Amino acid sequence: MMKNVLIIGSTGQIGSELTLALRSRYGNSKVVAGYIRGAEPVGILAESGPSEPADITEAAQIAEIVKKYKIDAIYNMAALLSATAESKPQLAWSIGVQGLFNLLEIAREMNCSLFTPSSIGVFGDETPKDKTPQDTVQRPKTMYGVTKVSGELLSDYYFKRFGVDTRSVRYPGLISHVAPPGGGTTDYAVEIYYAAVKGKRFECPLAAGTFMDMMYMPDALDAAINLMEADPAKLIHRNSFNVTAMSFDPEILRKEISKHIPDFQMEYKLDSVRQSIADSWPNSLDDSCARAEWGWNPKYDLQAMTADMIAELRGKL
Ligand code: AKB
Repeated sequence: MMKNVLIIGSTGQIGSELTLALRSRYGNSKVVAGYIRGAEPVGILAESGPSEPADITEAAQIAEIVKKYKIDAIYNMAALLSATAESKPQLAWSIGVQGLFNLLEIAREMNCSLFTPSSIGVFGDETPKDKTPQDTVQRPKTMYGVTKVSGELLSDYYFKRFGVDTRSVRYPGLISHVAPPGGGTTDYAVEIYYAAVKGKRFECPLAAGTFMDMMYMPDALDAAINLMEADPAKLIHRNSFNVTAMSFDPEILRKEISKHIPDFQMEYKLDSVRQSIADSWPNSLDDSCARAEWGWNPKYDLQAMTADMIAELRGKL
């Protein structure tokens, strides 16, 4: 059982909810919210437990926090998402690979376990598109994909070579009503709900027929926590597991939202960068290894997620 946890990127799309979920599970004082300057925690995130500046590119700063709080598990939620990484490839490498390398070295020296999300972005045009297997071709052409494949390889290397307890899932598009994503290819599937609830027409950046895997945030948090708590003896894979909860294209999503908001309007205004990234990603993943090795079992399908998103956003907006 892990005792003291550090979240890198605690104010981001996943980190802000994961930090609170881990605090309610392990105790508020046990979970340190790491952040970069300019993205300080506010509100409940700031008030409910300790926080420290923790820039993934500053190894010494992170080593100090690990020492100070006797950290034994690190959740590495720092990343540039896929579309942003295409416009800032050098920074994407520095955060995604050099930053991960810093954490792996700290984990090796100071005996921490390490969770680092990977992504459906590790796959590319040569990968089978439907029911994409756990173990298959990984030749992405995006910088995001290159950093995520490198991260998977480095994490497996540190496990095999040094026994560092590294674990990871390949997240699909994540949908939440709490913190917005930024710069991802799957972000449209969040933005569409905000537009629909505000009564606005939505300009969809991806074409009809563009299928991708997606997941509601409560399931994404469970994936990280359950994998980190899983019995290591049962893990055949580590970095990284296919996980998914649903697969849809913009038309299917529009129709589901229209069941709740009948006058919802959507038009297509394609973004060529995002479209070419989406076209290179799978239509649907096979997540049977995650189900078999650590009991992955998502709770939300498209219908349940849409009902909850719309109810939550109606309360918030
Ligand atoms: C992105 O679109 O870049 C991310 C991802 C699927 O990794 N949401």
